[in-house]
Amino acid sequence: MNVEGTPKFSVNRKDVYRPQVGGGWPVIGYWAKNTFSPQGLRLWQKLFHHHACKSCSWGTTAFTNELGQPLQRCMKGLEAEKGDIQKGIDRDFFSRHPLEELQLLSSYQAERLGRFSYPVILRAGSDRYEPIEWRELYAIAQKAFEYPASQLASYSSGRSSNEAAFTLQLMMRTLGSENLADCSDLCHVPSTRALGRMFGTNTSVVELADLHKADCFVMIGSNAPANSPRLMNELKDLRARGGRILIINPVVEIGLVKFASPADLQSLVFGSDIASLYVQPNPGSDAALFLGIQKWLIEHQRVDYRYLKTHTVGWESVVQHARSLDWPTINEICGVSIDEIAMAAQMIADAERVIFGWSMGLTQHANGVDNVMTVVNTALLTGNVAKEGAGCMPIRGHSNVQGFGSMGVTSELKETIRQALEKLLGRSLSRTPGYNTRKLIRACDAGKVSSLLCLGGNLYAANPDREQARRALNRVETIIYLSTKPNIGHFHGLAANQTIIVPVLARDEQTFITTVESGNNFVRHNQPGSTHLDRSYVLSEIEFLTNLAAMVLGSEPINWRRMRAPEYIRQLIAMVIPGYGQIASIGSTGKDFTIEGRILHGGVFPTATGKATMFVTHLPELNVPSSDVMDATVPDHAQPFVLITVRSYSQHNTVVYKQGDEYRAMPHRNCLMMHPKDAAQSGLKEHDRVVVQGQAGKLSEVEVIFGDIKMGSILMFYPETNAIIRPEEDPQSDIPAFKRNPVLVYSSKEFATI
Ligand SMILES: Nc1nc2c(c(=O)[nH]1)N[C@H]1C(S)=C(S)[C@@H](COP(=O)(O)OP(=O)(O)OC[C@H]3O[C@@H](n4cnc5c(=O)[nH]c(N)nc54)[C@H](O)[C@@H]3O)O[C@H]1N2
Ligand SMILES: Nc1nc2c(c(=O)[nH]1)N[C@H]1C(S)=C(S)[C@@H](COP(=O)(O)OP(=O)(O)OC[C@H]3O[C@@H](n4cnc5c(=O)[nH]c(N)nc54)[C@H](O)[C@@H]3O)O[C@H]1N2
Ligand code: SF4
Ligand SMILES: [Mo]
Repeated sequence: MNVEGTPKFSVNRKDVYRPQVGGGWPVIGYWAKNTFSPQGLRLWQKLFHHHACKSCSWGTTAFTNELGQPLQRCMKGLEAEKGDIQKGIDRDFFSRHPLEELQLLSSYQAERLGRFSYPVILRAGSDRYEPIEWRELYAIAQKAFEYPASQLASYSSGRSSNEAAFTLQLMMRTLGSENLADCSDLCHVPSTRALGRMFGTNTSVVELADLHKADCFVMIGSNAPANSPRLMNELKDLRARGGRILIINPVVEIGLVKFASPADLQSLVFGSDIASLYVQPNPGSDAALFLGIQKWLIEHQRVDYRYLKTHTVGWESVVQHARSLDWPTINEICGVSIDEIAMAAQMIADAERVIFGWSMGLTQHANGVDNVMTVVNTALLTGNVAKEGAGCMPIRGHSNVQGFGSMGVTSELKETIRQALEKLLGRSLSRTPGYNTRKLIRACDAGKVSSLLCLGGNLYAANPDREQARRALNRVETIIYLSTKPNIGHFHGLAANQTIIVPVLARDEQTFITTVESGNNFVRHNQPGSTHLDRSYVLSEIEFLTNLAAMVLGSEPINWRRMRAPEYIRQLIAMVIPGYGQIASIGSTGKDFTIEGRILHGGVFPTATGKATMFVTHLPELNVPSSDVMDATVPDHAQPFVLITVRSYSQHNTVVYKQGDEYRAMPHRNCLMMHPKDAAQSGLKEHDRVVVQGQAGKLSEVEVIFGDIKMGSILMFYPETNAIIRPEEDPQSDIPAFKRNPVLVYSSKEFATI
């Protein structure tokens, strides 16, 4: 399979530009180009409108952060707004373009079709979507959701509001279904599991103010310069006041070495140092590296035993286990020298207040939960949790993905929320976990799901093994997509009987106030706003969900018509969701707030014992890629590699804004990053074209680009790579190992360089 946008091969690009700093002038250039364009005025209006940024979960309202500091808006927020002010899709667009044609579109092209601006349906046997009247649409939806609860499911991505999320889960649970799959199942679920078990709270235990007090930050498996850019400001400041930063990443991401912050003139001109030490472990080996760090701390009497005895349980076996490991094994698994492990450990031990932050490089592994627990154990061994300026911080994804979790959009609900819901509904709810995202795909594939409602997202392209995803969705009878904009999922993730697309308003276009929760546990409100779309054809998510629920469930025990008013939903949230009491008045006071009980400063953990629970974690068994696991014949010269799949600089998950990644010097999407020495050993030169064979398929004409990546690994972009991978899954969380896929790479001779 080829990726659209691959330049013709005769171009010999010896002149690939490799930037020496992240952020910087290209960002300013992007702002200038877009905000001075014909749509500039509209963009400025959107940027100044009072709503939480639609991009990442760092959280910014207009240009201000939760501490009231100005200039806190990066270009990612601009990218997201730009997508939403696109024109509505023409009324006759789908009659002119059969699916066959739309299925050829790339993610980049699908996003550019414009906003969904009227409801459409694809009927069985038809070759194209067609407009549908609301009355018929609701009748079909009602029938679909009258199936037995075990055959109903939802999928969501954290782009919608807390109010929509709460309504979705309440509707599904009132129907009797726990099948609430969510994009976090592919993302931070290992963090949620590990923190829940260890701290009794599932989210970050630090707040923004803690970052201002820390003197060391350990960043594991995050490309924050692209994916949480304003966090880089905090890191730059931490370095500037004499603190130290330890980066752990198999790939040298240039913005983690040096970052030029557009919000600070001196930094913009000269660049700011970020990494004090940059450690490059093998992909998937972080648990080994951190066990090594623990062993060093133990052997050098740098463990805070007083803290362990007072604030933790289970530490004895953790210490004993780490002590018992042998250095050569640790070293062999993580590929980091003992000297370097010692430097990393010493940096942590020497600091007063350390924050450990992590993202997908830590979680998306076959041992994702163990990975997170090993990092958290290290934080506890050094007494760095539940005090000001220190703690553990998953760097979350979508702008409201954490809010979705808080609202109970999960296949495994917290007992406290379940009990509150049971009180509300006046009956007991099932305690059997529902389908998470991977289980949902398998259940669909097995024909066990009749009706599926997708609140945003791109279930088809976000999952690995694209053929399986397509086949699975093709077996569902009815799929209803509530979406703002088209993505390839709308053209490939099609149901057997009918696929419906309900166009919805974005968070700044609603006629009422809504809220979202940031990764720092801060709840922001979004003010009502205008839309360029016709409101008689485009709905709020809440309106659609409450209408559907009212039709299927009547008005007892929940008055769904009353729930059309988000003010009332917020009263219910305040009653049901722990720490969310203040949401009840946010509509009238406009007072954003930090969720109670989440930030740990006083040495007490919200567990039964009041202490953190530590668990022994294990060295990962990293399987080496080999041709045996490929269901394909490959030439003898094919070389095994570990494939890391990531986001490029200009994309938001499956939504691609720009083809290349200027910071990694990758000019288009069909590139791979390889270490020059690996290339030499494989007989490859930079710009050669290769085939990358995964367990579920192959990509051809992939251009080799050199980069500073751990030897034995290559890096490519998702979602394209989901066509070829079939990753292992973590038995503790079912998350796919998106960061460690076995592949074989071989040159495509017919496309040899000139
Ligand atoms: N602009 C923008 N912002 C986004 C998103 C977006 O697509 N675009 N997506 C949002 C979402 S949903 C999420 S979840 C976050 C994702 O944010 P990130 O986690 O930063 O996203 P990835 O691109 O997956 O990059 C993961 C990083 O982990 C490194 N890595 C890979 N394997 C390993 C490993 O085994 N160990 C370690 N230590 N590191 C490893 C990679 O080299 C890469 O630098 O960003 C959110 N913000
Ligand atoms: N190989 C590989 N696969 C991965 C990953 C990886 O690193 N590697 N990362 C995984 C991760 S971390 C995640 S979070 C998932 C992401 O998976 P998803 O969340 O499923 O995917 P997105 O691309 O974020 O979904 C984008 C779509 O959401 C819709 N949308 C946008 N805004 C709104 C809104 O306000 N309301 C509604 N209703 N719809 C809206 C639009 O139609 C848009 O096209 O992908 C996962 N898949
Ligand atoms: S850091 Fe995240 S929340 Fe803040 S402006 Fe950038 S994309 Fe938006
Ligand atoms: Mo994510």
